[in-house]
Amino acid sequence: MTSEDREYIPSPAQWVRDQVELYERTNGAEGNTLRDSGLPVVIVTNVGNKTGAIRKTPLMRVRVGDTYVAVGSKGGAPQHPVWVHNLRANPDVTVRDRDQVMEMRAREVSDPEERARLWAAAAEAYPPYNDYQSKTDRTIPVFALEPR
Ligand code: F42
Repeated sequence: MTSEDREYIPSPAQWVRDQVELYERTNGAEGNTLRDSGLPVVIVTNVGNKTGAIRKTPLMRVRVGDTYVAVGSKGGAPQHPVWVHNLRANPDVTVRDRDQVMEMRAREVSDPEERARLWAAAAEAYPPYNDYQSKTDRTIPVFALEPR
């Protein structure tokens, strides 16, 4: 199935759906930061592991060289966000960073040294990630999104 054949199912969370809509409609000129924080956001397009549908997930923009880092924090919730399972099942994603759209592949980072390095970059870009990790017993998944 090509991506054109897939149905797009917007997020059930209104604020997330609205952010994706504004970001895409303005080609990244608006809706590119998290609420009032002013911190930049990217949109990660992924494929649902059960529906096979297109999902669009705004995440904080954490860039290390050519790699974008995706942090499955979900505000420190006890469960992983569903998109973590989507990336594990279907690692091919698209990253939109403002007006740039890039074909990338997601690799879950398990090496402790690499994870610590990417976590530090993520927490520098968005310091609440450290609070989210201390709020939950699960180890927050970290993915490196790399050019295909
Ligand atoms: N979330 C983060 O985890 N980290 C971030 O850095 C982050 C930043 C951020 C910035 C702006 C913004 O607007 C949102 C931000 N979020 C961030 C929230 C993020 O966009 C997600 O909304 C959040 O992580 C929750 O992810 P989720 O995948 O659990 O999304 C829920 C709301 C959702 O869409 N659920 C769907 C539903 O119907 O309940 C399921 C979607 C899905 O992918 N379904 C799968 C399928 O096959 O289609 C299968 C479902 C399954 O059970 O496996």
